[in-house]
Amino acid sequence: MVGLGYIGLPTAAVIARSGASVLGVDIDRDVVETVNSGKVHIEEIDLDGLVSGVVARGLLRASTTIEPADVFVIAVPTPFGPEHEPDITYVLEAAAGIAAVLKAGDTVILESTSPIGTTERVAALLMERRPDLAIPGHCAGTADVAIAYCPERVLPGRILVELIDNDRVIGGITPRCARKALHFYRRFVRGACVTTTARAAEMTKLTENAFRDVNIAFANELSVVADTMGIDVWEVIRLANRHPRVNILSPGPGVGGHCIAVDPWFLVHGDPENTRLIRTAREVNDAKIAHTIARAEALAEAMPEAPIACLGLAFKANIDDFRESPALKVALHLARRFGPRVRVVEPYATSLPAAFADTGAELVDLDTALESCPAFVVLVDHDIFRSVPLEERADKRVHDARGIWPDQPHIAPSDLPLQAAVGGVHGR
Ligand code: SAJ
Repeated sequence: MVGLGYIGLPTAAVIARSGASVLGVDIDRDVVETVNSGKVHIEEIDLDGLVSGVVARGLLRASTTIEPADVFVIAVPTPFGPEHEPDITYVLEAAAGIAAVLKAGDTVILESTSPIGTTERVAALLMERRPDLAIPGHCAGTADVAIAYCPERVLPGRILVELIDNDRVIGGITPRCARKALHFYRRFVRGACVTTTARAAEMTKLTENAFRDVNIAFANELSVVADTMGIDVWEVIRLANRHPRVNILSPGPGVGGHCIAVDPWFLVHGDPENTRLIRTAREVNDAKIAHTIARAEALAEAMPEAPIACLGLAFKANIDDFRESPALKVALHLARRFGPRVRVVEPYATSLPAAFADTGAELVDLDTALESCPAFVVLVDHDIFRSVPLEERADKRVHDARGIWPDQPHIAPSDLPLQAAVGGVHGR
């Protein structure tokens, strides 16, 4: 397993549990040492127990160097550059490392979310580095190795369940490659394993996350319209969803995480002229962050001197992952502007992220915030925030970007100088 991150480590551990001997490879020495001591460097439900068990049984070990194996799985990051262009450097570096130890009979599988054509690039790289081997797509007759694309599709917070239960889409450079990869996934996947081409599998992964992004953008656009009209968007969505063929997702402070806010750009970059909807959805979701900041600022300005509670920093509910989090961006903006007035509540953090240093903002628990803050900005729908009963917050003034408190007394739009505030905020 090349890459021991949010996908690679759980996948390596699950494969090891199936009885295979697994080597996890990572460029980060700390990660390698942590795993070899039976510990984990990421939070995911049940992962620590699973990893300590398979390491103790000698089924999983980690190294900074790729060693010969029968199956290679690449699960490394694929970030994007300043123009949203996909960066597959880590994938190609992993493939180069594999090329050095590849032998006839091996299978190479790419799992990283990738722009269309990346698996073919991996095949081309292997052909260049290993002219002694017959590489699929580059040889007549039976190839010596199999190369396939099989995207991960697991939801953070449910990774160990979804790794087993979700269906898998397996795209081979040739049908024979897909069959060899399928044989591998059958070891530990209970869901259906469906085979196709590498390119179709690559596009399928991007399509899934673009679908979600577009649908969240629809909800976010509605929320802004409802806001300017003084209508409760949550009520409108609840009512509209009573229609048998309408199922609107939830608005929020923007879209975070390292998948849904990134992957649609891979589609846009591949065919900019024909992806107007997908691009616009990205822009709508990014703009929702600035809108949330404007609404929160308006609330803070309407209550000069009052302490403001910001509920949540994570990119979504009930996880400790703050990467690309709109909640964090909003809270940080407020901390920079209002300093010590800002009290952040984040049960999944033991201290505020470094970016908050020198802002004067502090991390407090929920009870302290309820006791000391008359203004609340709800940024994450953690269960613990949802559970606050009305009597504990009836006298608060709230901007609820997640709709977790539908019974909260309404603040008249005239009380909040929204238009002025929105006009005053640029970018994130
Ligand atoms: N969000 C909303 N409103 C909603 C749903 C989500 O604002 O109604 C926001 C969340 O708060 C969060 C962001 O969207 O900021 C993304 O959260 P998510 O739960 O939709 O997805 P991720 O990023 O945790 O995981 C997604 C999943 N993809 C799909 O559901 C199509 C997961 O299955 C993928 O494996 C993962 O991306 C990935 O790794 O690509």
